[in-house]
Amino acid sequence: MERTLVIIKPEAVIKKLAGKIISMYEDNRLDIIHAHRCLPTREVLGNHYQAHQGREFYDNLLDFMSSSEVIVLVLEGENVVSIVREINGSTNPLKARPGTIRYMFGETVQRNAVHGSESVEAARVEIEIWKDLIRFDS
Ligand code: IDP
Ligand code: MG
Repeated sequence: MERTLVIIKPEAVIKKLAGKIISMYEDNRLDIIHAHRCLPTREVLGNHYQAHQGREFYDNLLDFMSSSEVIVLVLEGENVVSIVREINGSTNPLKARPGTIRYMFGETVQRNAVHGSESVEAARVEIEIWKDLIRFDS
C-alpha cells in the first residue's frame, strides 16, 4: 500500500486549521497511520528540502518551517501520493483550484498550509528523514 508524508505547516497549526485539513484527507478515504506534532530541526528540514538548496527562497523557507511547531502525518492508501497532491492544490495558493487546501487556507507561496510528497520514491525518502523526529517506526 502506498504511503505519503504530509506536513501541516506552522501558520496552519497556529490558526488551528489542523482538524479541518485532516478531515479533508479522511473525507477522501485516506488513512492517517501516524500523526506527530513537533518543532522541526534545521537538520531534518535541510534534508527534507535538499532539492531546493541554493534557491533564493531556501533560507527563508527553513526559517519559516522551524519557527513554530508543525503536525506531520503519514497517510496510507491506494494512489495516496497523487491524491494528496490533488487535495493540497498548487504550490501557489493564488493558482490553486477552488476546494483545495491551499486555495482555502494558503496565504502565500511559502505559507501554503501543507506539504505533500511529490512521488512514491520521494515519500519513502521523506518518511526515512522524519521518522526519528516523529517517532514513526513501522
Ligand atoms: P510543493 O510544496 O508544492 O511540492 P516545491 O516547489 O517543492 O512545492 O517547494 C517546496 C516549498 O518551498 C513550497 O511548498 C513553498 O513553501 C516553498 N516555495 C517554493 N517556491 C517558492 C518561492 O518561489 N518563494 C517562496 N517559497 C517557495
Ligand atoms: Mg515539493
